[in-house]
Amino acid sequence: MIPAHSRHTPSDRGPPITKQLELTMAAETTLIILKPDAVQRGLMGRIITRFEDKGLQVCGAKMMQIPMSLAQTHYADHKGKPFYDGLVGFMTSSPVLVLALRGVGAIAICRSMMGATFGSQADAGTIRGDFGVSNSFNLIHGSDSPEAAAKETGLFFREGEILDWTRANECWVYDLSGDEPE
Ligand code: RTP
Ligand code: MG
Repeated sequence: MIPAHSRHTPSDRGPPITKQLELTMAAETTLIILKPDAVQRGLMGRIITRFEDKGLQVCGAKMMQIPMSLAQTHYADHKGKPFYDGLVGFMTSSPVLVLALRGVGAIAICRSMMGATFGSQADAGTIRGDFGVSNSFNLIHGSDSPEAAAKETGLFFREGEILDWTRANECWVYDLSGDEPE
């Protein structure tokens, strides 16, 4: 008799493995950083809830205080701009929560959920629009292209820290009946 607790491995559950593979191939993984102001203001849970409610999957999560060298590398495209020193100073000033979020179209979906860069201009209904007024303290970073997502997930997560896992409700988040997840 197999004991009840070991009758099922996690891979027994969820959609068939081929469907899960199709979904993994079609999905993007984007890097999100809940910036120091979001962590200090106790907004982590509410922001993560928005992404989970939307149907995005959390595949990596790490709390860290970003070292100066990593902040400089991450924002290297902005080096030389007037706001650069303040930006890396802010990003290294206090802990952040780094997330790898996965889904079909995840990069654009997350960017639209974040809202415009400056809190004062971000639309109501977006994270920056609903939770902040500041232009400097704008709560959240999200990768802005597939190239940036690949680079940034590699910068912030080590091998094995982003997990491929199957959600129990995957087949109700996406229509997996066709060739592509819809
Ligand atoms: P992020 O990279 O943090 O997700 O923000 P973003 O794509 O919406 O904006 P981006 O142009 O990449 O700028 C990076 C961060 O720099 C600060 N910033 N300040 N004072 C300014 O003109 C200015 N422009 C950008 C913001 O904190 C922005 O998030
Ligand atoms: Mg950016």
